[in-house]
Amino acid sequence: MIEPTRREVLAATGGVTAIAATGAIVSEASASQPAVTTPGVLDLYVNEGLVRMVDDSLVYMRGFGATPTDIASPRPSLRISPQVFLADGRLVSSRSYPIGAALPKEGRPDPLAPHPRLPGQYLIRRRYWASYFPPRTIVAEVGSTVRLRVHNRLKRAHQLRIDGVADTGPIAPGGTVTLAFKAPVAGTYIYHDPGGKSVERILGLHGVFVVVDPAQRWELAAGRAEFERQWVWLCQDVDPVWGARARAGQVIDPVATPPVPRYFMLNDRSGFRSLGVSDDAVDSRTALEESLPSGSTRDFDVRAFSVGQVAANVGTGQMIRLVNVGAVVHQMHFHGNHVWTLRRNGADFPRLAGHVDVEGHAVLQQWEDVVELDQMDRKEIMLPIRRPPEVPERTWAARDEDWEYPMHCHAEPSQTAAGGLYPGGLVAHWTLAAPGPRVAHAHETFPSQAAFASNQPHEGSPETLFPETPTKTFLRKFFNRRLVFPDGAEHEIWSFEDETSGRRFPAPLIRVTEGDMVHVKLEPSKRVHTIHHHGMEPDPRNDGVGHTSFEVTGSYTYQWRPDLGVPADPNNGASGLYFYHCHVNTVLHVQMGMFGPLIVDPIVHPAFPLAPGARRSFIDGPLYDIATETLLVPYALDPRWHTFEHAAGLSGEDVGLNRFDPKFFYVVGGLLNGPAGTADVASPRQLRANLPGTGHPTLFRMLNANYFPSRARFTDTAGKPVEMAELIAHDGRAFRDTSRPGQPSRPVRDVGHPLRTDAIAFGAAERYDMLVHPPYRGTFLFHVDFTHWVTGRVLATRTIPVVAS
Ligand SMILES: [Cu+2]
Repeated sequence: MIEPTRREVLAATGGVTAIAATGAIVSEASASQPAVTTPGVLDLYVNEGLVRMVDDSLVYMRGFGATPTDIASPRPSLRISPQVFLADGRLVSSRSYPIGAALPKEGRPDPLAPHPRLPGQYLIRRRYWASYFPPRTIVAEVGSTVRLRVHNRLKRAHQLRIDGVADTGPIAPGGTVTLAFKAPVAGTYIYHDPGGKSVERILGLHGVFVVVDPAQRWELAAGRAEFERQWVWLCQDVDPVWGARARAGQVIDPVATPPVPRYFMLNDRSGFRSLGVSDDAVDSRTALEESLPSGSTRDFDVRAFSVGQVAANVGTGQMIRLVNVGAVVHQMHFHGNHVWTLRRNGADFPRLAGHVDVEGHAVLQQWEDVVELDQMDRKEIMLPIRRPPEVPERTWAARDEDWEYPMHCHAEPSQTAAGGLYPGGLVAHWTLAAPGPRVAHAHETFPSQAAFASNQPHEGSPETLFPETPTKTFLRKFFNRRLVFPDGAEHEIWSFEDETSGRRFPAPLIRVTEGDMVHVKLEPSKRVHTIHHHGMEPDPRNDGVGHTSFEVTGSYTYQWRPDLGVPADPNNGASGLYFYHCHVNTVLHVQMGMFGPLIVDPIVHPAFPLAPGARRSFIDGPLYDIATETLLVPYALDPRWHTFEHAAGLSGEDVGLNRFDPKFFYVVGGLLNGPAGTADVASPRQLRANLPGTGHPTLFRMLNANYFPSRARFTDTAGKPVEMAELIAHDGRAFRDTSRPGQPSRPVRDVGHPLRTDAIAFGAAERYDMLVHPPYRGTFLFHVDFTHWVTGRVLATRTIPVVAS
């Protein structure tokens, strides 16, 4: 129980304006009295309170609120509604911007007109729609003066900082500091309390500061990425233990006692509330408006959405400002469409002359289906809202309802709440509107996260709609078995087998060619499972996600057709490395081993023929040596999780699925075209790489099947870094020159800008294809550092020799 403070009691009974007893609270800070306001000045109150989580538990948090409230308040003010500082000097309280622009109903912009050539596709309205913003957003136009008055109502010093822009400095308890500054250059910023390093930010003292050029209100910045509408996605993680300690007045050392997040939010919502399917209709509509992208299918060209470059009938997408104020590294995975990455932390990615930075991240505008978001990162991306490329023709033509695609963090422990309740964490979705007039649609709603998590739609053996004659077929049957790993350890593994693979790990390769009609038949045995072909983008029924289609008890045949590549075309082509995995209680089932590699080979174009013993990884990509093509998959294992049953946590029992504590670390995979091994677990003891001049180069394909970030490094035997990797593709998309609208987009390696590196940083579910260029004959070392998602600490390193000959 929470004891009401003396102040609350007085306020409730008589309306007291000043309490001087503690000497710490200024007189205007009474809960029953509106604070004094000044036109043009935004008041922010450093408050504390109890916040309801998605499982209805209350957690102590702090925040920058709009009015003074106290710990006992049933509705503490810990965040402001969106506010806009206009260049003309006004401060306007508005959920939408630009002020006066048309409001998209349920957040979804209506199209301008049907596309003149492409059936089921539309032209969009340019520079027309307003965007809704979530609470905590402060928008400022370039040219405005931002005036903030920050009131510290707590017992210790607090602070508001926008890194590199403005800072109140420490504000004493009871104190007020006014800050006035010119809006900086257009972009996305974080305001936060830097106290205790990450502590005050993670406790809730954070928000987003968006700066817009009033002459370019539908662009990221002048000449940078025009959008149809925009979104802010704030990623937040909550540790109730930290909250309790903070409430008790303890000083928290984030290094000695790192946070263990138990709740994961996007724009202050988790799970079924994020997805707009709670029975709170107002909150669900608000979630649609401010968090869940939606629109009509449009033609899209990544070279063409910068200002002044949008060609006739070619659309642009919806821009999302991804902001991570949380405690962990998030991995934002989009189903249905890859997204185009524009900028990180205010620095625009180049379109041609890219590089790999010191962290090991590729710095280049590119397609991704998983966007890594480190703590305090701000990344702007474009969601194209285009036809999902792997939908067969008849399925597309018959589309008569909205198609919903998940977005979730692939650092899967973030998909939980209170230690289970999958999918109860950092989730969203986006919607491809049905063709034709807007139809009101009723979603099933749920009274609780437990009801949602434990009532995903099940179907026995649903039929594959619009079945086509397959050109490639695969069978994937569930199995569970104890397997012996290369270190001699035995672990209970759940995975998939086919007719001949035997019960081994990882699950057998699915290898197809662009344009194939692919059928993958799932037989889940006695329990419910699905297959999500990660990075393949078919219609929702074939996407393998329970809450947007169904979970399978009997059998189901997934159908999809990988998109055809075109030389020098950055918009088409699906060749590259993917993986497939179960999407039921995903956090557990993927860790248990329910995944396998998926490779799409390109079709052969006459201008880019093959050679004996060689293949290309994309249509106009370099030839590589088939004999040494190698799969490398970092996989860490938490043995505690390997004792769980299939539905662990779904009914709300706390099984600690937010706590991934790996004790075993492996690099699985190996030669892709060698003889099938007989070991339980395929794991290379030695790698081979061709020397330049001794045939075609070797291709390594890396997939991070771990939940935490990894770093791959190449060194010589003395440990000295060797820049012998050349990154050629990421998440199934080639790195290309997209700098010239209307012009061919050749691979960056062919226009003088290869992405050479000795280190590659990649988080959960990210994939890289790389050529290996050993500088001389001899032995090199390939290392994988397994790091922690909160602390960044290296938990383990695995090293494999690379023999160059
Ligand atoms: Cu499963």
